[in-house]
Amino acid sequence: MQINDTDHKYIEGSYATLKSPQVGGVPAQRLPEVVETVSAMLSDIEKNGIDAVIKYSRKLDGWEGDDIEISEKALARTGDELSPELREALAAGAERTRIFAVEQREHLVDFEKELLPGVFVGQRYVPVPRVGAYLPAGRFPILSSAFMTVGVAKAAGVPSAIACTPPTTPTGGHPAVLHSAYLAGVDRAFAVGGVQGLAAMAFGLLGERPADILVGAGNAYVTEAKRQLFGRAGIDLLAGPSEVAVIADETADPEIVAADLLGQAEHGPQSPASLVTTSRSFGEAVIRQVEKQLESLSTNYIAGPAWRDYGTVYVAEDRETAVELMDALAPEHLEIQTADDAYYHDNLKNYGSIFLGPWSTVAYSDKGISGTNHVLPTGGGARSSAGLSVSRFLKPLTYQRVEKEATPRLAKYVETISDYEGMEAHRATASLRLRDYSR
Ligand code: HSO
Ligand code: ZN
Repeated sequence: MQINDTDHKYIEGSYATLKSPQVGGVPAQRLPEVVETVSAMLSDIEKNGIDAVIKYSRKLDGWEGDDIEISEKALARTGDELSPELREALAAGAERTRIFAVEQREHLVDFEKELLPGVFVGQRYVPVPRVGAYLPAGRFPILSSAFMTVGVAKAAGVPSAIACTPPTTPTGGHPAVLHSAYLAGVDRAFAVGGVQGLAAMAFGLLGERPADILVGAGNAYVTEAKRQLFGRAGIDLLAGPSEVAVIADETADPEIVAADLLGQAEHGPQSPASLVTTSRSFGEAVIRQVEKQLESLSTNYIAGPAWRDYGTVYVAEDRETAVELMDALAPEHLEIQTADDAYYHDNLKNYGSIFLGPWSTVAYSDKGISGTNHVLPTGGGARSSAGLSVSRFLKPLTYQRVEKEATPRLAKYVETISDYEGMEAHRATASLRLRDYSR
C-alpha cells in the first residue's frame, strides 16, 4: 500500500488495510504498446527466421558481427578479461548453486507401488530435453542468472541448455555474464538479446530444435515475449520488479534492516520494499536510517524513487497479525530479524525465499553465494507458486503396468462407468480384455 506523504509511511497494519491493488507490488506490466510490438516481432521472426533475428539485433542492439554464436573457445576464455577476485566469486556461486540443486534433485525420488495385486503404478523424473535461458545484461548485468537457470537445468540432467544474452559490444556479449554461463555448463551461448533472442530459441532458429522451456528474467519486452511464447514452449515464471520484505522487531538493528530494504529497492524505481514490525519506534528508526543511507548511495536515483513510491512500513499489533500481513503481501524475498525467527518460519506460507536471522541477507542468495535460486515469483505470485528450482526441469512422468490376473479388478468398473457416460469405445477397450482373460 502506497502512502504518498513521505512523512507518514505508516499504516496500522491489518489484513483489511491490504485490500488494495498494490498488494504484493506492481505486476509485470502489459502496456498495449509492448504487447503489440512483441507480437509483430514474433510473427515476423516466425515467418522470416534467423534473418529477422539478426535484423532486430542490428536495429535495436547495434549488433555488427556476423556470427551470433560465442564459440566454445571464446566461451572458455571469457574469464581472461575478469579479475581473479571476480573469477573466484563467480566460481563459488556456480558451485554452491549447483550443490544445492543436486541436493534438491536427490530429494525427488522415483517410485513404484503395487496398487492392487498385479497393478503396478509409478513415477519417474525425466529431465526436460531442451532449455533456452535468457541472461539479462541491461541496467545491471546480473551475473548469477546463469547459475540459477543453466546451472540448475544441468544439475537436473537436462541434455541441452543454451543461452541468449544481449550484445553489450557490437560483436559480443557481456564477458562476465558469458563467463557465468560457461561456469554453469552452458551447451551453446549466443549474443542476441530481447524478444529476438527468446524467439530464436523458441522457434529453433539456432541450429537446435525449439526450446521446450524458456527461463530467466528480462525487461518488460522479454517478459511479454515469454508470455506470448507460452504454450509453444513452457516458461518458468513472469517476473515483475524485484521485491523485498522484512519482518523485524526491536531486537533488530535498524541500520541493517534499512540497508537490506535498499539492497533490493536498487533493482528499479518500481521495486517494492516493505517492513512489517511489531514496534512503531523501530519502524521510525528504520525510516530514518533509510533516508540517511539514501543520501550517499550511488544508486539513489533508482532506490530513492522506489522507496518513496513503493516503500512501506506496516505496524502490526502482534506477531499473528504480522504473519497475516506478510502472507497477503507474498513477497519475492523475505527477511526475518526478530526475537523468535522460528515462529515466523513455522507460520509464514507465502514468499519466494526466506532469509532467517540478522546474519542472513537477500544478496547472499541473489549473487548465488548461498546456493538457493533467485528466480522467484513477484507481484503476489508466491501465494500459489514457489520459485525456479531443479524440479521445474524434471517432469514426474507416471506409468502403469497391469498384469493379466488384475483384469477383472479394473475392467468391470471401467465398463460400468463407460456405460453411464455413454462412451461405447471406451467400454470396448475393457470388455475385449475381459473376454481374453476368460478364454
Ligand atoms: N534480486 C534479483 C536477483 C539478483 N539481484 C541477482 C542481484 N543479483 C531477483 O531475485
Ligand atoms: Zn537483487
